[in-house]
Order: sequence, then structure tokens, then C-alpha cells
Amino acid sequence: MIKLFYAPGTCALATHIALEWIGEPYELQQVKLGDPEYLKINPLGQVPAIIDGDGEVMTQGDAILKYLARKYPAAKLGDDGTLQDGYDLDRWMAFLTGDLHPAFFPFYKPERYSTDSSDRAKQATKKASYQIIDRMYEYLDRHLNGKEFVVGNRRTISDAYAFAMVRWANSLPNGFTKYPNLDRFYHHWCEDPSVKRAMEQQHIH
Ligand SMILES: N[C@@H](CCC(=O)N[C@@H](CS)C(=O)NCC(=O)O)C(=O)O
Repeated sequence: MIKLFYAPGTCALATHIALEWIGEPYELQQVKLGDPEYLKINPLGQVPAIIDGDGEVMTQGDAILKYLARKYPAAKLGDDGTLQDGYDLDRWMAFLTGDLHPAFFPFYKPERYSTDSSDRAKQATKKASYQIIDRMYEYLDRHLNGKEFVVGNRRTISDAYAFAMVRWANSLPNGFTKYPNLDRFYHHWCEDPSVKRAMEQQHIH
């Protein structure tokens, strides 16, 4: 059985949603970010991490999601086997995990991004971070115009990841105001029974 290490509302929500979509039994282990005990599982202290059966600890959300998609092909969460679709999925997963997700790091943890510990410096860091988030959100918002899914015309791991990222708009000063397609995408997936179950289990909304 797969065991998922997660912290509520983090990017690990994407893995949690994918496990729900797959529908095989799995185990959840909530961790406290920064807990020294968790460093024994993932020395980087990051979630998600999974352990599949007696296997080793696996980390990095993108790699974990692709592993799950390959392990459970019947769930059809990966690419459709064509060269183009493979590229599209890789491209959007790279954008989501490598551009959009890190754009939030200084927003949530401004103290890590400046040696100046004053409130003024923190606010300035958050403002700069917000500008990058805004650029990334606008890009995704344009892509989702008229689309239900991030890639192709079916649900993939990229929708699970995009949902976890788009949900964070709730913590921005202007919320979803500037991003009508992200707003629609978010509310659409909020109604998905598997997404609902994952959020209930994490006690988030
Ligand atoms: N590159 C990693 C990044 C994971 C990551 O930064 N996760 C955040 C939660 S959204 C985290 O665990 N942060 C804890 C920390 O940085 O101390 C991945 O894609 O899995």
C-alpha cells in the first residue's frame, strides 16, 4: 500500500487527489513541516513524500505523480501515449511544479528570502513574490480559457496539481478577481467527489 506524507493544504494535496482518483487503498501520514522527526523521512523537510509498500521514500511531487500515473495506467492520469501529449503533460507539469509553485515560496515564507528581518523587508518580499505569482496565474488563466482540463480533453495529474496551486489564490489579497478561468477551474474541481474527500481528510476547504 502507498503511504502519503502530507501537510494540510500544501502541494501534497495534488498527490492526495491523484490517489483518490486512482481509487486503490492508501495510507495518510500527516506531518508537521519543520519537525526534525520528518527530516528522517525526507532530509529536505518537504512534502509530498510517499513510500510504496516496502520501497524507499520517494519525493518530488512531479516525479511522484508520474510514478502513480505509470503504476496505475487504468486510472488514465498520464499522457495518452502520443509524443505530443507526452510533451504537453511534461510541459505543464514543469510549469506548475517549477514556475508556479516556487513563485509562492517567498509569499508564504518571506523570512527565508532576505537577510533583513524587518516587517518592511518581509512585506517588500511578499509584494515582489505576488508580482511573479500574478504573471504565472495570468499565464495559466489564459491557457485555461475555454478549457476544462490543463492538458488534452481528459483529467490528468496536471489537473490535480493545478487545483492545489490555484486554491492558493484564496490567500492572495485580491483572490481570484483577476483570474476568471482559474476561478471557474477551482470551483469546478471543488465539486469533484475525490477532491472533496481529499480536502475533507485534510480538514481544509
Ligand atoms: N520540489 C519539491 C517542493 C516541495 C515543497 O516545497 N513543498 C512544500 C509544501 S507546498 C514544503 O514541504 N515546504 C516545507 C519547507 O520548505 O520547509 C516538490 O515539488 O515536491
